[in-house]
Amino acid sequence: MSTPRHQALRLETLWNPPADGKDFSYVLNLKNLAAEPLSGFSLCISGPGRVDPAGRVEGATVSRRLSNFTEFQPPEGFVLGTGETWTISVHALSWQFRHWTDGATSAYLAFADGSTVSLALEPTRSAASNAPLKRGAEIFPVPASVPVQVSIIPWPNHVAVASKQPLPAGFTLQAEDPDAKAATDSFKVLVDHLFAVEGIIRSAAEGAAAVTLKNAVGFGPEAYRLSFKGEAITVEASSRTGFLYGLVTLGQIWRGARLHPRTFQFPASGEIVDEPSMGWRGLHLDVARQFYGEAEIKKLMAVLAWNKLNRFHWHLSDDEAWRVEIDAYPALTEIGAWRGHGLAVPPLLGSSPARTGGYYTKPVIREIVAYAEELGIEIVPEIDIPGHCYAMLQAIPDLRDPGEAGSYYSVQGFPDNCINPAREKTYQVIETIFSELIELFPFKTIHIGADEVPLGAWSGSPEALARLRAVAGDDIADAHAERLNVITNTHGADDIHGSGTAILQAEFLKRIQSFLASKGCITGGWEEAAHGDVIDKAKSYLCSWRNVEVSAELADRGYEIVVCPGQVYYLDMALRPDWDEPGASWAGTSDAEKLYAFDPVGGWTETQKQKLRGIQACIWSEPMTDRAVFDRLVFPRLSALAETGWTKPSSKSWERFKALAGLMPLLYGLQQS
Ligand code: TNX
Repeated sequence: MSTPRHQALRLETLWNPPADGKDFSYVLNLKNLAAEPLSGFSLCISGPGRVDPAGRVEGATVSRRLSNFTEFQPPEGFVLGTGETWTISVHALSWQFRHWTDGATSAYLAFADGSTVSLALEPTRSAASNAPLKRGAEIFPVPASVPVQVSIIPWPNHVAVASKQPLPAGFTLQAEDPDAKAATDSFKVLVDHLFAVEGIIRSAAEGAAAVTLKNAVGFGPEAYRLSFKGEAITVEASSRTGFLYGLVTLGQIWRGARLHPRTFQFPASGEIVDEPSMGWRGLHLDVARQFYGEAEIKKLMAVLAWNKLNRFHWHLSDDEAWRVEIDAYPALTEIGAWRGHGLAVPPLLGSSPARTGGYYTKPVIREIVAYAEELGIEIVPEIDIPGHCYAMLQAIPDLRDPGEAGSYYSVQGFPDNCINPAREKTYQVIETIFSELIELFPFKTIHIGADEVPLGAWSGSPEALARLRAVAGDDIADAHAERLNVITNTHGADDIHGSGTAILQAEFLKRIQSFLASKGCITGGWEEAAHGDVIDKAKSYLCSWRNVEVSAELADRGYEIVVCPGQVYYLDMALRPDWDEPGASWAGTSDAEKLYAFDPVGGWTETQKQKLRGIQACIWSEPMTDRAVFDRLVFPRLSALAETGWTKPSSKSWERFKALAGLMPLLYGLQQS
């Protein structure tokens, strides 16, 4: 299907916030600047914002809506003459817009014969803001004078370096020990990937200084000592990752002195002795809402390693797509990995009417896992169940009760998006999928999601209701049946507490978790997996996303916790509340300084702290259609998180971090202009 972009057919979108007692409106103006009149079409848009299905729309009727995909139908017999504008005013949205990335990020016309034409589309404007829209990372320039001699992020535990010596042109690495040798290989690959032209690794003939790697006993798995004695530079560690981190520190010191010679110095004596304060220093990436190819993921792994981050939580499935090859169910990727006009999943979140998307083949996954492992990063794959499964269900409809009546809706506006916990088939399929994943991911930790199951889930499923009746009695089952066709828009979390949904979900999670445990795996879940307190706490952990109080309470109940509160650690949240900032702000906004200052265990007792596994930033990809938005939202906040996970609170300093952050790599290299 061809989808030419028609420059003479333009869609302008405008956000009018509520003002002077008037309600808000979202206005779409379709302009026909072509030589021919236009008829027999409908207008399709998608972007993070959602048109409320029950709401008032002027100038059109909503003929189709799935989450943030909306199709508008003009009045019967409508013709848009040349030079004319068709105006649609939307007065009901699932939530009000706050940022320029909230509006439509793709728009096209659909015709009765199935053909489509993409429209020229500018970002949504707000009637309340004329400020230029921000894209690209906000870079903190490295100042002329800084509080420290060396440039290192995250800042080490113990830095005692003194005096300076001329900067070597680069380094040659000398190692006998197998772990040390492996680390030198990893380091070469890493700097080649991130800073190829700089030549950190060189030969003696090119004037490189020798660095000796020595195995030393007694270092922790990520610990190292880096010492300088005139021309003798030494890295000591007891593990491959320890050696690698010692080299990363050396590389960072070198880059600072090389790129900012008046600001930083290369030490002539002294040492750095270092190890992390937290064991889990992670990043979560949602590759369902937007697809990121192998090259992007590998570069991201390199960026993580340069920040000494060691976990990658890979969100491989969601309502909008399925991204991993499963041999037993090819339909998952044949159907679930693609969006497009007329396909099982429509264009969502800015994807075009043409078939777009993608998935990771098994060889690609193996390649990425090996690459990450070489860089000290363990990968946790996530298949989000039982909710967030619209794409999976489009591919394998058997995971729904065929007798299911009516509809329930998820918080993101997907109907009937939960696989059915009362069906044996569900367990067969999920266990087969997980068995294949276990083969691919050697870390043996599988995240099963469990977030945001709607309060009305399975309320029209006779199979689920019968099961509920058997395990929880008539009252609960009857109350649950009442929830059908009620748009609950619940975020899961506590809203489902004690409900039929929570009971059915708990049964399901318990069984899946025992299965994973039987395969020697730890189960990860979002905090809603704690409903019913059924998963084995010794073999699981929770990602706690609401706030530190909830994290502390879950720790009290005995769960191991990875702290990732939405207000600060969700990197899809905007830096500031302004319209010209991209991103969302439903959980709050935070710039790098706020993220840096945030205490992930604020108010926790010592006993609660025993349950802290670590911290994690989460990238949800709804607004990431534009990769300059990705760079803006992720950097340097990711480095601020890395320092929080590594550096003891008493050694943190925003002034120092801000002075050094400009040296850290971006994923795409797109800076605010
Ligand atoms: C909530 S919190 C989600 C995701 C969305 C994200 C957007 C949680 C575990 N789930 O499905 O992408 O908000 O910020």
